[in-house]
Amino acid sequence: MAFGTRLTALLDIEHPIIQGGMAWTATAELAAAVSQAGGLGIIGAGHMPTDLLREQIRNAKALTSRPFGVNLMLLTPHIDELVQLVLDEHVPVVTTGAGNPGKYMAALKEQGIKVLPIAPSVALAKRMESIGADAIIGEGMEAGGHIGELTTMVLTPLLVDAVSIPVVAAGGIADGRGLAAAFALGAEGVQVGTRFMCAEECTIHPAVKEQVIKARDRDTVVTGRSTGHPVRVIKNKLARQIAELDRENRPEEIEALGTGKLALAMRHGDVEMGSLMAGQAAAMVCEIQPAAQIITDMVSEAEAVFARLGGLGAR
Ligand code: TUI
Repeated sequence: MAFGTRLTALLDIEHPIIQGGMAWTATAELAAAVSQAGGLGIIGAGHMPTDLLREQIRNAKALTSRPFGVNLMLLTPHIDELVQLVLDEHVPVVTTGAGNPGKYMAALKEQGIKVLPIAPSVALAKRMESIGADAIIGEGMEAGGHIGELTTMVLTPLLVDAVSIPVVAAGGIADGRGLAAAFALGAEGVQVGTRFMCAEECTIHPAVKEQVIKARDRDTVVTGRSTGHPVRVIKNKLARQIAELDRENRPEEIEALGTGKLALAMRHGDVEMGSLMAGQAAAMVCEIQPAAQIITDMVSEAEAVFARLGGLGAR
């Protein structure tokens, strides 16, 4: 069965699976592997210096001739420079996170770039549609990293009802059952982050992959609510220290303590004092696999779900 949707047509991809644009995690190697396998690979720009992002984009272009994207994290201080870079490099697709990309929409669209803002709410999704977004990624609070308030189960149908452009469901989706469920809710694609952390081609430190694989149902926690930027991470020593500062309502100290900690985990493998950003779906990730295997497994599992449910409907 083919999972062709408006989203796969829009992005010129085979399978409706977008890889999450995880900072310090989603490098050109991972993005290219996902795109080669027929999904949409994304380079996570995060706070990356402009020259490094240019190199990453060029690496991805060398590794795949398929479409790929860049996720722009809008809170980064040099965001204007990163936007200019994706324009100059003619990156086919941009996803945005952690803010409102309104200021950049016209320039990106003019260049022919497909823009998929990540929205944690109906209001932002509607605003984004009205200024020309090509699709909306609705990210529920099951996701890793910086999150909103709503769950994927509620956010997805609300967005599907609120906008006419395609909706991509994100947060808590790590297998074919999640893919099928997202389609049942009206989504035309999914964004998967945490499971791709354990792709063979993902260049994060092996110690972090081990933490994701070991994680059980209640092993993630949301920290940093007092800063206004809550973040879901796998519990460790850093998370406990931040939770304590949250309880004492000391947001400035959380910002200071958090600086540099994502790289400390993902690059250097410090799983106690690094920030282990990952979603609740970490509990569902059991092994390291090639990105292509993750995609084909998800698609064939979803096909099996539809076959089973189609049968139920006929009873
Ligand atoms: O952006 C993400 N996930 C992230 S960003 C990140 S780096 C960071 N670290 C610490 C604090 C803050 C950021 C780590 N993980 N996912 C997409 C996402 N976007 N989640 C939530 C949002 C979001 C929130 C508010 C998008 C738009 C928004 O708009 C507010 C407004 O201006 O309307």
